[in-house]
Amino acid sequence: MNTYQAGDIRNFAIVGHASSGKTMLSEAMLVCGGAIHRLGSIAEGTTASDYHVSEQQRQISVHASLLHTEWLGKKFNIIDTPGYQDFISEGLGALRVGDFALVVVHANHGVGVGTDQVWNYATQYGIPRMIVINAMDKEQADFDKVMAQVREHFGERVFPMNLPINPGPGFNQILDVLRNEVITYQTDGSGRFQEVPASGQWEEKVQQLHKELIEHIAESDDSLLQKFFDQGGLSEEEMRGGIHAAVQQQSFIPVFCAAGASNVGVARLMDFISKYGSSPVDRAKVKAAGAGGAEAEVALSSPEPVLYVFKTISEAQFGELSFFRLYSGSVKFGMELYNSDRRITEKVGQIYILNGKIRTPANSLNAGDIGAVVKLKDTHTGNTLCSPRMVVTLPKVVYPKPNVHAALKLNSKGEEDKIAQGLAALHEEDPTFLHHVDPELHQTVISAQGELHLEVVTDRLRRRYKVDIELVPPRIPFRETIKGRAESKYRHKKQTGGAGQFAEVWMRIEPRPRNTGVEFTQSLSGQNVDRVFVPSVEKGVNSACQEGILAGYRVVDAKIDFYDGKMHPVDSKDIAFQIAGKEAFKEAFLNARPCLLEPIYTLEIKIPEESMGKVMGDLSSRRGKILGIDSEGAFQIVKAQVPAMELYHYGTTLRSLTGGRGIHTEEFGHYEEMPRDLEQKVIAEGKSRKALEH
Ligand SMILES: Nc1nc2c(ncn2[C@@H]2O[C@H](COP(=O)(O)OP(=O)(O)OP(=O)(O)O)[C@@H](O)[C@H]2O)c(=O)[nH]1
Ligand SMILES: [Mg+2]
Repeated sequence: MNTYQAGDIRNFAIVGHASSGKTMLSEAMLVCGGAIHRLGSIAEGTTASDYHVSEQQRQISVHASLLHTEWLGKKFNIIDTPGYQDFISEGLGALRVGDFALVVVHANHGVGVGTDQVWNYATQYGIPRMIVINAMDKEQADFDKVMAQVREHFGERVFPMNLPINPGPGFNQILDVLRNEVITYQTDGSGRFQEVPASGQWEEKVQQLHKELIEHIAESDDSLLQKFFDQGGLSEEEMRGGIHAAVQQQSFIPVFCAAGASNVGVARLMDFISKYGSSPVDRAKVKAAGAGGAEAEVALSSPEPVLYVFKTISEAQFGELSFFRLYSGSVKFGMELYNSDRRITEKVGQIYILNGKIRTPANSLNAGDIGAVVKLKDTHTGNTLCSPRMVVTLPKVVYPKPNVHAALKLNSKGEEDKIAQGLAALHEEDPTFLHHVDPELHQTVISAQGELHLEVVTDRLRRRYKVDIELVPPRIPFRETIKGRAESKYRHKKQTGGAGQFAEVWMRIEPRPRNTGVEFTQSLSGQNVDRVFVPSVEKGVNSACQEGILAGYRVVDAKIDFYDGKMHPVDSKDIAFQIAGKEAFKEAFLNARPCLLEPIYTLEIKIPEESMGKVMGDLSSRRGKILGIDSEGAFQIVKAQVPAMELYHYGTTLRSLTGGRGIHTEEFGHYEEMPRDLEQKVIAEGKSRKALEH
């Protein structure tokens, strides 16, 4: 492959709702460009993009894949992204490095939640969008209906660059608005086509659309409008500069119809991308942080290399691959670059350009291009690599917070370290899931973007690190406390064998306000107990508080006063007072109306107005308390408190209650006494767990 200058590169992300046909569309582009010879299939798992086992098994995209091909002398760097909600963040990295977004909408299903989401991400990154209405060959494919829906969502600026002449099964003809032609595609998947000038009703239709199009374009170039009226029309050539500018400013958003699976409409879409699509030149300067966090700029024209690593992945027999975009300078094998996030120097390994798993070595890449490099030591997703002469850090992608949690259950012993290392490595590749070891509950908890994401992460862990694990609900850190006062007098006496043990501890306990913890005091008077044993008793009490008494959970919010006792001149010693302290405390605790507390989380739930009833009903079935409701556009923001034990996989339920539109954040709030029946259940579970441990 040649090397390309920035103006001849088209970097774009193919994004959209799940199963809208993004992968098949990218596959069709590769066939058109000659990068592959035949269309692969999703059902058979033979596409260039979906080559991971996790993708082939489920027939969905899980990873963003980098593909490339050439069309009309331009290099297309295509990033095919997953549409399934759990993996939608993969699209974030792709949109971050793309110069425009190709948003795919299914001709039957129309605009989905995922479409809105990626649209907003593209807006956030300030890149232009183009729309493809795909699967026009489907029964009941309705271009006009979807077009109306797209306009309703994304505004009147959305404009068709072609129209389907024969939508539905057998679809192969398109009216090309720019060229005034009817284009007939072969349906053998080759993408080849023939063109004839539009005539009759189609010619009239084109005339009308031309006029409207020019009005859109004239927003960025009004001399064109004049020319149009003077000549009674404009050729594609005359509109060229205007179209590019208008797409950049999004004064119009072009729409194309296509059928990726039969490679219809794709070639002309590629023509448009070659001629009018954004190139790195359109974003020739990007913001960065310089030394000490000062504002800096990376210019495409600068000779110093600056790269952003938007994805890393470890591949079998290949090692770690880091995908990057070059914002300035060129990059070559063997070059030394500085990782400004980790403050280390990296040596550039072999550089590749990719079509999924097909990798072609490249000697160097120029500014604006996208590729991958192997064997960087310690560079991760989101890092900037730069010339040591120009140290900058590019802004990182901010990923949504994961809010579905599960704990790992290890089925064989001694694999803890392997799992910890594996999780750390996987997290470096995929920062959208988090993991931590809960020291109190002795569990490794994984938080992800959804249940499928959890599954994919655990599968990867199993496959790559050969560990035997499964997912279980995370344990809940209940607390134990008391509601009343009590006293105890406990004597510990042991006189077997050699030295005996003797200690007697008298104590009083009483409740303390919520969240004030445990307070231990002594009010000994007289000489019944030597003060040297006070710390021993405290140690015993603390140990009981840590272990729990009712169900094995930490004791909180209690005041303990050690006020008297007895000792023996020879047999009293530290250990004896520790034991007596612990047992005295347990006895008093059980007599002081003990109870369990449960953690309560504060949730902020964002849902469309029409889902309000269902979501509120569900919250009340989860013992939720509503704190307040606000509105934000067409969305309602509900604030609520919900017990942690009712929150398992709430994210999944919320998604299904709201047709995928609802999102929530959750944060630990406080502890509260729990209902009696549930308390009894937790106590019973705690007891059987304890029995098992023994
Ligand atoms: N009839 C028809 N089917 C299509 C077309 N494009 C894709 N499909 C089918 O629709 C399904 C989903 O296609 P994909 O290309 O995997 O869709 P996607 O948008 O990449 O899906 P995700 O990446 O999982 O979000 C597959 O069964 C495809 O064969 C098309 O143009 N026409
Ligand atoms: Mg896909």
